[in-house]
Amino acid sequence: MSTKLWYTSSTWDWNQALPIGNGRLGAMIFGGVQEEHLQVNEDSVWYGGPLDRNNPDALKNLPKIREYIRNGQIPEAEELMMNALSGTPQGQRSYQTLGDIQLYFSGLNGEVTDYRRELELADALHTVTFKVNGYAHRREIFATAADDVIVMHFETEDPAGIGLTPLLTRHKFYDYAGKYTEDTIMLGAKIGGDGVDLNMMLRARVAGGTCEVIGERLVIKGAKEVTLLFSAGTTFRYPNLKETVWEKTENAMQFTYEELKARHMADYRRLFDRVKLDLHGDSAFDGIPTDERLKNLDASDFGLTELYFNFGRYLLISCSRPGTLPANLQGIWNKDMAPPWDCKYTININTEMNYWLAENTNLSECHMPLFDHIRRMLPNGKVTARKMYGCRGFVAHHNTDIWGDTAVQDIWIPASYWVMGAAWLCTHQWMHYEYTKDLDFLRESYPIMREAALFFLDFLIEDDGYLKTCPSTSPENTYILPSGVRGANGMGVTMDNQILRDLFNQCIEAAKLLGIEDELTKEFADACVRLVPTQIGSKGQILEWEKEYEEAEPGHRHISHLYGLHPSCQITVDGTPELAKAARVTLEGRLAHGGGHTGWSRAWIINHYAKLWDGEEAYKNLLALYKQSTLPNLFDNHPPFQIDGNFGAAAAIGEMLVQSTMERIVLLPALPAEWAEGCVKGLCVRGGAEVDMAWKDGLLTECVIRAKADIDTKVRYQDKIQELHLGAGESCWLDWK
Ligand code: FUC
Repeated sequence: MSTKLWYTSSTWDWNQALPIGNGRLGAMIFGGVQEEHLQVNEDSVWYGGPLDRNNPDALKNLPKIREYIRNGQIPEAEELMMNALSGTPQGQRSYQTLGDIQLYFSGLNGEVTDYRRELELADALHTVTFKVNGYAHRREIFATAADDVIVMHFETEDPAGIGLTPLLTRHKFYDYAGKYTEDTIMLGAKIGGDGVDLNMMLRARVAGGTCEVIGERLVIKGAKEVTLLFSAGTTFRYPNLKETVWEKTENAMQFTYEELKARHMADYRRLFDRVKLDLHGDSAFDGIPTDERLKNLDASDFGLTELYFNFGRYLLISCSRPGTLPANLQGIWNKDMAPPWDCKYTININTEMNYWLAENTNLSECHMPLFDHIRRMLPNGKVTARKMYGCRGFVAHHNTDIWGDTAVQDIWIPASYWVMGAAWLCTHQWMHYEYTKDLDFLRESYPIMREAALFFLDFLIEDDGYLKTCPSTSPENTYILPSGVRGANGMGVTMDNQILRDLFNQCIEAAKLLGIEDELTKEFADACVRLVPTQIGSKGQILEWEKEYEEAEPGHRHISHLYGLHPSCQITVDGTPELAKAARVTLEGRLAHGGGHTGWSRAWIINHYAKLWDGEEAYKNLLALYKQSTLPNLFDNHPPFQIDGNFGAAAAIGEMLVQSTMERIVLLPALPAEWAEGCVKGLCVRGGAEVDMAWKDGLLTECVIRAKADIDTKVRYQDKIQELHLGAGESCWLDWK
C-alpha cells in the first residue's frame, strides 16, 4: 500500500511543501537544509468579529423581485436583487495565515548529499534526512492532536552539533514579538477591530548544548539534539490566551521526544488504520519521487490511487477533528493574509464536498466540526430568515465564515442569492445518522434540520400548481432566454427541488424514528410532493432550470442538477434508470464542453460516474484529475490549491468500490478493468456497517460485512442480490458462488 510522499530536494514553492496538522494547528514544511521554513496555521485566525450584514431593504423589496421574476423581467429582478438582497457590507470575514517559523541553521555550508524529504501518511510524520560533510542529519516534524502542539526534532552525527536560530514572523502584521521565558519566544497580534487576538510560542529543549533568547530569536549552539515545541491559539477559544498557549508547551514538556511521537502515532493511527486499500500496484512506482511519479503519470500506477486516497484521509484527519473548526477551502493550510475567496466556507458545493469522505472512508468523528458549525450558524440563520425574507426557520446563502454568518456574500448574480446553504448542510446530519445509526445524534440534530426545512414552508411560492423557490439560482451557471437575455436567477431550480426533497424526507424520517408526530411533519410531507420533479429535456438530459433554456456555459464547472445523483441517491442506476440515463447525457454534455476544469468539478464527475456504475469513466476522470488538477505535493489544484478535490476524489474512490443507500449495499459497482485485483478493508456503508472485500480478475472473491448497528438491508453484487440481517457487533461472510 502506497503511503509515502517523497522528494529529492527541498523547495521554496508552497505547492511542493508538505502539510501536517492536528486539526487545529497546521504547517507547510519546505525542507530546507540551511534554512528550514514552516508556514503555520491555526484554524481560528480570522480577520474581524461577527457582523449583522442582513440587508435592511431585502424584505420590502422581495415582493417586487418576485413579481419581476414571474413576469420574466429577469434583468430588472437581478438589478434590484443586487441592491436589496446583497449583504451590508457585502463580504464575510476572511481566514488568514498565522505566520511563519524560520529556522536558520549554522555550520551546514559543506556539500549536501543523500537529501530526502518525505511525508509518511501511515504515521503522519514528516522527515528530512541528508548528509553534510559526510555527517548524517535527521529532522522529524509532526503535529500531534494528543498533546496539541507541533513538535520538531533535530539530530545529527556531526560532533560539532546543531547550531540553530529560530524566529517567529507574521508578514509584519503583529503587535509584539520576543522573549517569553529563557527558552521560549512568542509573537502576538490583534486581527481586526473587534476580531480575535492571536499568540504563538516556540519553546526549545536542547540536549548537550546551549540555548538562550537574544532579542526576538532563540539562539541554540552545539546541541546534540534539539526538540522545538510550537503552540498557538486565539481568543476565539482561549480567553487567557498567553497562559493557555504556554500551558500547552508545558504539558508537552513532561514527555520525552520519543514519548510525544508515540502518543501522536497512537492517536493518529486509531483513525488512519481503519481503512486499507490495496490495488496491487507495482511497488516499483513507490521508488519514484512523488513529483516525478505524478508528472510522468502511468495509468498502470495503481499505487498512486492508493496514495491519493490515503492522502485524502490523512488531510481530513489533519484538519478536522472534534472540537476544531471545519475544513475550509484549503483545509487549514493557507499562506496568505488575503487568500482566494477568503479561504472560508463556500457552501454551494465546496464545504459539503470536503465531508463526502468522512462517513464512507470511516472517519465519522472528523465530520463533527461541520455539525458544530451548523449549530454556530443556526441563530444567525434564523435572523437572516426573518429579516430578509420574513420567514420562520433557518436559512444560509452560498458562504459562511468563522462566526457562522448566513447573510448574502458578494454581489455576484449567478451565485450570491442562492438560499440553499443551510438545507444542504443539514443533509449531512442525516448522512451521519445513516452511517452511524446514532439516535442521540439525530435527536440533537433534528431540531436544526427541522428549522432548515421550516424556512422553506414559508419561502416557497405557488406557481403552476407547484411549490417553488424564488428567487434562486443554479450555482453558478447562467441561462439564455429565447429573447437573448441572460439570467441566472429564477424559480424552481432543479437543484433546489432535489435538496428540498432530501431535506423534507429526512425530517419526516427522523421525526418517525424519534417518535415525533406533529403538524409540521405533515406540512413537510405535503410540500415535498408539490416540488417540481426532476425533468428530462429534449436532448435526453436532466434539466438544470425549471424550463429548458440555452446554457451560457455548457461546460460549466458546477453540475448542480446532478445533486440528485451525487451526493444524493435520488437518481440511481437500479432505482431510477431513466433519470440515470439522463444524468449520463448531462455529464457527457458538460465534459464535451470542457467541464471538469477545476479540481473539485472533476472530483464531482468521478463521483457521478461511480454512481452510474461506470468504472472506466470514473478511472479516466481520476487520471485526468491527477494529470490536470494535482500539484506536486498532491494538493488539489483549482487553481490555486483548494482541498475539496482531494476530499471529493478520495470519497469517489470509496464509491467506486462500495455504494449504499438504506435499502441496499452495492459491492464493486464501478470497478475499472484496470484494477483487476485488490482488496479493501474498513469502508463504511449506510445502515451502520463496515465492508471488507477482495477481488481477482475483476471478480469479487471475498466479502465480509461487520455490523456496527442492527442492520436490515440487501447486498447486491452484479445481478445477484442477497438479504442481510445482522445485529450490532455481528459479522457475516458473503458467499456468491
Ligand atoms: C465556488 C466555485 C469556484 C470556487 C469557489 C471557492 O464559487 O464556483 O470554482 O471553488 O467556490
